[in-house]
Amino acid sequence: MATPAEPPDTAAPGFTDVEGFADVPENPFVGPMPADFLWGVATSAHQVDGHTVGNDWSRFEAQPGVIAEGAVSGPAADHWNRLEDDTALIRDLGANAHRLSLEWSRLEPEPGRWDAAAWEHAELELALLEQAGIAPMLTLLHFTLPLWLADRGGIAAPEFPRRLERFANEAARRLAGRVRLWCTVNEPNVQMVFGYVTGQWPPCRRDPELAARAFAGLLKGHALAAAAVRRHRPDARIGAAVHLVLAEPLRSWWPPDHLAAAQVRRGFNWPFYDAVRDGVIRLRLPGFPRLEEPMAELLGSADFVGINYYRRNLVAFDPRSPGWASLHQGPGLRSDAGVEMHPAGLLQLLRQAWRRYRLPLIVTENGVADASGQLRPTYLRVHAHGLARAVAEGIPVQGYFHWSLLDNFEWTDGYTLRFGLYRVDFPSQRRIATPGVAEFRRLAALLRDAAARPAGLTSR
Ligand code: IFM
Repeated sequence: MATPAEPPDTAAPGFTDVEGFADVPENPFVGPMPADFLWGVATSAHQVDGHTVGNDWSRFEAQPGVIAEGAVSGPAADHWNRLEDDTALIRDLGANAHRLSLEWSRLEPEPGRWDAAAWEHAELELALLEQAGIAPMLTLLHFTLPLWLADRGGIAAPEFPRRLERFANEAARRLAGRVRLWCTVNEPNVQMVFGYVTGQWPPCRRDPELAARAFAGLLKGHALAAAAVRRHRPDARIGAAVHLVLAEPLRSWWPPDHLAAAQVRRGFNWPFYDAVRDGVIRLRLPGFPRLEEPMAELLGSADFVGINYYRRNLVAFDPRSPGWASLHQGPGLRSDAGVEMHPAGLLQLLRQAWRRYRLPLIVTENGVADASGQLRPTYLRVHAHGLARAVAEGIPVQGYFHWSLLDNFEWTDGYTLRFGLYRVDFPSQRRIATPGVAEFRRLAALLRDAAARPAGLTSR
């Protein structure tokens, strides 16, 4: 069980002051908030469950030197065996929602064979959330692929979209009674870039042709999976979670840097949802094959835009880098991952996404690697302020999921980065509340007040 934390220290100055984000009031909800605003935490199965052994990541991790400090995911946060206790932690946070993922390799360990016990486990987790009054958002694909699918070409394989559709169909057939909010794929842009451009993640390829196929495969998989879910739950609310970077020119006086920053936005941030908006899979990036493939099923496949926001990057024109752009950190406060925290960027991206797509927005992830636990309270408060400002501008932001409930397996960074509101003491697995817990709870209460506030009234 959790151990209580010190009261939050919300005074942690150092955020770059753009649009007043270094001076956010104690109550960041400056106006009325939507009554049904989702205020939750996010996790993914491979990162917290423990002992997921049949996927591409578990095989990759076993290779020497690929994960920081030689770690493997192993028992992770042992969430698989702690469903009751972890659900109680979510409830105690004052959260009304939880984004979690299905681990495909456990549920379909061989093509077409569904593992009854694994599905029962998923149902149990959802039943516990329901009893606790917490709405689930269920992600179908959060990076990890069953080995049998990885070995047939993974997300770049021609059969991938249909495979994801079948998996979605089975998930919705069994679980849609308990789940209205669905996320088809997590960070398709990251999975494509790390898997097929930089080659740091499985399948460790650097192949523009395959990268383009992977991108198209994820989009087609999303569209087919969304339709499958909707067949079982016509009132489902479905989206994908895209990683958005606030890309700005490194040298404001140097036009090529402006072009490079625009290239990052065009090539990384927007292609997924542009395709959903247009019903055409398009890729136009230097060094990559051009794609122009209509797919009618993409149209109307998303009810919201899922935004994972962590960072600003300053971009320099650099013909030696993929996409001719190299990424740099700005002058602001940095997380343990060396990433500049730039809360104003959340508001800017919410504005941009709303202008571009005119769809409701949900912040499906936002969080900070912070082993000290001291940055997180302020980080939460200033990002909550971004949500409130967006809502005040009339942008339909409908929810926020903090990454993450627990410290977890952070991909190639292993266990060196701590994103948890609850610190996990490895290997005892004890959950220890960081100062972020009290702040998350305080914000949950303020949000409830702001949701009850009549339109036109602002907080002081
Ligand atoms: O842990 C990851 C998550 O799996 C995807 N989004 C970013 C998080 C933090 O790096």
